[in-house]
Amino acid sequence: MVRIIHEDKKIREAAEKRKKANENADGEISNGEIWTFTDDTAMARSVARSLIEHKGFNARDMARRFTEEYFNERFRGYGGSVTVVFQKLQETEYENPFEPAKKQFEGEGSYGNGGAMRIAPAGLFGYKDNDFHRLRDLAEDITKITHSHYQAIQGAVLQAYAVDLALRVEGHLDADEFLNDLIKQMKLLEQEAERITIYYERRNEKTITRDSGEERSTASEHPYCDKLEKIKTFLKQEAPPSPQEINEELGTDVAALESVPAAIFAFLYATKDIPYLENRNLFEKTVMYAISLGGDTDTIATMAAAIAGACYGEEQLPEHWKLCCEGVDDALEDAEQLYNLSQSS
Ligand code: 8NA
Ligand code: MG
Ligand code: MG
Ligand code: MG
Repeated sequence: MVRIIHEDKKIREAAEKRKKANENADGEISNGEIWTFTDDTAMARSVARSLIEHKGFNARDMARRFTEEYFNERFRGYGGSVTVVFQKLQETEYENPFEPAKKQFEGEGSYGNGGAMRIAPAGLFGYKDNDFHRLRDLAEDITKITHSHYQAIQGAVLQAYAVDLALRVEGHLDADEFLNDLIKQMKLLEQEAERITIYYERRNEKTITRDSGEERSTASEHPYCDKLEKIKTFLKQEAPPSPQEINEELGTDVAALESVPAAIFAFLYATKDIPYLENRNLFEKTVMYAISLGGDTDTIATMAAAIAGACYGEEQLPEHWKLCCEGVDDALEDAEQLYNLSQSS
């Protein structure tokens, strides 16, 4: 936490410098003072731009944007394997935008959080309808361009739905109600996946044919719902869970199942009193607490922040964070356009 507060001080100082640079040089901004975004934001920008340009999902266009963005700026910290998908998409000229992802990990597909980390624009885009099935199809399509494993898809749907729900919170946020809504939809999704005969064990295991009875999975068949229930318990217990407990029970790594629940937990936990964050608003608390959990910090914080941003609005974005955040003006513009699209027609 000391590190976070220190980083925050650094951000504040950089913001001051940038402000001065702005004043001195007629809006000329020195890039060295802006904190660059990672693959998470790079991909979310492509999702937003593609949805805006095509007023909906266009697989080839989105695949092309992901790929061109990656080849233009490879330094953003992409996942270890997803870059193979970009290469194949480029080689095949986006002919079959879903095919390369299906071949990842010997046909199992990636269960990484790369689908969930970029899905927030889908939650904004579908806002008016309050139609879970439409949002779910959209999140699934967007995710399948790079991630075909069902847990990556379910994680992205869960994150998109959390953003959508957060937009609908009026006044007081009731954590139990929020979680019950998520559980209700995830239950349907997980039951559906269960009915599919081929399914996978949670991690590092072979494909299992359920009906053959040869090998049976010992993993939970409703892992997302189990984790959402665990979040309820964590929020109710008197002593806050330790980062180690959170890591063990919810997960904090690059798998979707091991990070989307932690992001939702961070968003909800931030509504409580956190001693070392007492002077922070709810958005700041969400981001700083999410980072304090460790592990895949940029992605867990990005997902938690997307939910918090949807819930609390732009007013809670600290001015000095915005000044140091690369692409912030684009993000605000994209959000506005997505919202307008969701309200039109
Ligand atoms: P991805 O599809 O390459 O998956 C990420 C990693 O997850 C892979 O490299 C594998 O190690 C593992 N993985 C995924 N599916 C399977 C599977 N079926 N079997 C075995 N291993 C598997 O990339 P992505 O787009 O999902 O990656 C997203 C994450 O990577 C984000 O956190 C993003 O910020 C980035 N990233 C994370 C870190 C970090 O936390 N240390 C560092 C750099 C980049
Ligand atoms: Mg990243
Ligand atoms: Mg909706
Ligand atoms: Mg990450």
